[in-house]
Amino acid sequence: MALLNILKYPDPFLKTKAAPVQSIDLEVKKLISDMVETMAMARGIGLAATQVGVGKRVVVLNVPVGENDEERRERGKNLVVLVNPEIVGSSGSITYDEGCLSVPGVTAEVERFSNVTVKALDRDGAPFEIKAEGLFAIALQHEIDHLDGILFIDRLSRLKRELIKRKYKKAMERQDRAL
Ligand code: GNR
Ligand code: NI
Repeated sequence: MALLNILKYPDPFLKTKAAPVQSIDLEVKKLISDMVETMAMARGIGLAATQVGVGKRVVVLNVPVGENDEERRERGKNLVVLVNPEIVGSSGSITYDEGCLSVPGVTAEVERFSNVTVKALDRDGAPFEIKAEGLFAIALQHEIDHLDGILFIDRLSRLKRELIKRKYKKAMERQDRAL
């Protein structure tokens, strides 16, 4: 197991489109377990391979769902690994205040589908399909966007994007000074 470095905006690699995984070999399996570890350490609800500098279509998710806080806190309970994920159905719309481990310190309201059906391969290469709604659906779309080189700030109006970029630059400068 190893922690991976999460690339931060404006790293140009975040704009690249990831290639489908041809075979889930040992290298891909190691990538998956390292991504799961990195996501947990970073306290993210999802992570795409693009964010750790790997151009492969691999996503891990751990969206807190459950009836109560105890269930929500159970680590790894909601872990989902998706290889070559594809949105095969979508409906409705939902707006949510999104953040991203690759754009730390800023959030913005993004409109997405409220319901999606995603097909993918699991870590053993078996195909599966999931129907998701709410935050789970949002996170799936956010992660698949990463694989296509798209950040949540790219989905904002130009005006909002420029405002967020300025906020982000300031937050980064503050962080640099604190180090
Ligand atoms: O941890 C994350 N939280 C989050 C909150 C709202 C919408 C999307 C996300 S994904 C983000 C982790 C991340 O950056 N994944 O790419
Ligand atoms: Ni992200």
